[in-house]
Amino acid sequence: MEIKSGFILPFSRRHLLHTMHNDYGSQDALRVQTWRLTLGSLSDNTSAWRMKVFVVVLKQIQKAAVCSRRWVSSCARGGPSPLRDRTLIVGSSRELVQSLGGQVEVRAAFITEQEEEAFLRELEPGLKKKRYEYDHWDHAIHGYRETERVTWGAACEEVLNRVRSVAFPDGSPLLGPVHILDLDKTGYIKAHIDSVKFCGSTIAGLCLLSDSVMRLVKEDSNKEWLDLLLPRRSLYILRDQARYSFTHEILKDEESVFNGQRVLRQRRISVICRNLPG
Ligand SMILES: O=C(O)CCC(=O)C(=O)O
Repeated sequence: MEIKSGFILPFSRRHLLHTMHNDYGSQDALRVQTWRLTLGSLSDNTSAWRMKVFVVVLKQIQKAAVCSRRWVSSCARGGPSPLRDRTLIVGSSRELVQSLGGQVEVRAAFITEQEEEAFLRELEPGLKKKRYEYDHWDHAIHGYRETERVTWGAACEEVLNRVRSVAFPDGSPLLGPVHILDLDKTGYIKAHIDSVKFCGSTIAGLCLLSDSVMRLVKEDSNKEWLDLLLPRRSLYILRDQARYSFTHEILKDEESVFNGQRVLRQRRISVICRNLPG
């Protein structure tokens, strides 16, 4: 899918001025305009003074940008992560980001490094016995191996209970086995919608080993899309329309770009919980 234009949420300093000027409400745009005029009027002052003012202005813009994110459904939570303060969801329009807001979540740093290690200790021995599969041209997944698991050690079970409690409604019957998908560095998942026969309204996935980009595209209108930045150790949740009316895919390394920024894809393991069809 080619994306020609996108509604861009603040992601990095480089984008802030552009973003504020183009996408935020008129008050913010006016404020940026005022700051620009302020800078412009300092032509007869020293460059050190100009730099000082510029730094103050940048800080103000950052503060304003953070306040303007209220309609973003992503939330960064928990321990330190280099991706912690970045916006994790962008889309083709502000309206789409707002309307799907409650149905798409990315929780950065949902698990700790120690918890990630606990999963790897449990999963690696079984995964290593399998081969990555590459050559089925019609498969939705390329460069993967997979397994399922019903019983877990205490540390992983504790994390999975946390996933269940934030992702699924109380009492919602869950699919017993947890699905594990191991994508090689060159692996990717093509756009698809999970079968309604086997999976209910919610999909929740823990992301291990690598950052990645998940793309959601409206099934009947490919101009409507969301990109989710899934940092290593994050949890994503897709619910309802996001799960039924949008395809989802994990971008291959060469195409792994979020909001104009390259996201290096390494080998990635996802631990996916689903509920049963209602
Ligand atoms: O690996 C992932 O996180 C996505 C998995 C997926 O697309 C699916 O299970 O339908």
